[in-house]
Amino acid sequence: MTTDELLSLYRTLFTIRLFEQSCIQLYREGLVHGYLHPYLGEEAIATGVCAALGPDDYIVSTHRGHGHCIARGGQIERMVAEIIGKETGYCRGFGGSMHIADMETGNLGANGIVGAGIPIGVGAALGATIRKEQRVCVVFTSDGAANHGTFGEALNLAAIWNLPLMLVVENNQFAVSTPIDKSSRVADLYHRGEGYGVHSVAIDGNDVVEVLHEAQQSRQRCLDGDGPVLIEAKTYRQAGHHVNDPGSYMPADQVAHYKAHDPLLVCRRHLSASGADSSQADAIEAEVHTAMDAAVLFARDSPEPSVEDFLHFVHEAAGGSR
Ligand SMILES: Cc1ncc(C[n+]2csc(CCOP(=O)(O)OP(=O)(O)O)c2C)c(N)n1
Repeated sequence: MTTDELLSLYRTLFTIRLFEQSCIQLYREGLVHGYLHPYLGEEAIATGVCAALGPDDYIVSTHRGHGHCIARGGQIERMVAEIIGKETGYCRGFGGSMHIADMETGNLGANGIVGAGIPIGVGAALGATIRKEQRVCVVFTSDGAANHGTFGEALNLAAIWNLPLMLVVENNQFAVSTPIDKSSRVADLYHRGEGYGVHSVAIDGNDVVEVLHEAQQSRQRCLDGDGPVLIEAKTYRQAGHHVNDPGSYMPADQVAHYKAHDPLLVCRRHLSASGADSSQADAIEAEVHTAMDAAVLFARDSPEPSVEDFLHFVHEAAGGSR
């Protein structure tokens, strides 16, 4: 890859990293209501996969979804505003961290229900097939979701209907505090795709270049009509399950191992191998800091939704009456 291409990936990686750190800070200030599940340590998956997509492709996200939205081109100021409940947010501040959707970028939405995004993505891929559109649907999902009924049922339908579905299993090795070896006898979750006759691979989810290359090949398979693919991206959550979880159950040697294999460090190594100077990545970090500061300021200065809007969108529009 060229240095410029790598720098572009680095910009997305660092934007996600800083976005999550900024949201944690806002949470500590008491501005975030509800849960916040940081994507720290998993940035290379969203970045690499979304860099392989075309403008018409869809994505479906998870409860740990900020990175997917950013990598797909979401506006960070509207995301922060949503997360702190402001009117300028993606859902006018009524959805919060786990319900951001952005139809303009084909982001069909995050989802607070583990495993629930998979059937939605299968539906989107089925729609694209019926309409004979050249587009794929990526469903980001998780190791915990791989134990849900929706995983097998939806993947089987995608297989028999030969749908252009890319199921990306972000195996961060924990579901809340339960390590993968306590929830599955199969450590390599991609084998589950093989059981449904789906082309399935495992990759290093911390290496953005490896993720991008696999995502490009998988997308082409889908567009060639070869049916769904399952990509198990092996990674590690570099924090507790949610912002208030200290993650004290995470083994120190594992944490240290993955910190040394941090997605940003891995990308910097690729940059250095391409002949780039480290100051080029540093300059990008400075630019992202400026953009993030502006996004936080925009969100802080934005108005809260009115009580009228709250009653309309949350109550009346949902079928109730006043
Ligand atoms: C159907 C359902 N069951 C339980 C929960 C509560 N819950 C939220 S996140 C989570 C763990 C998810 O672990 P995993 O699927 O591996 O994703 P990760 O948080 O590691 O990204 C659970 C049990 C939920 N949101 N939905």
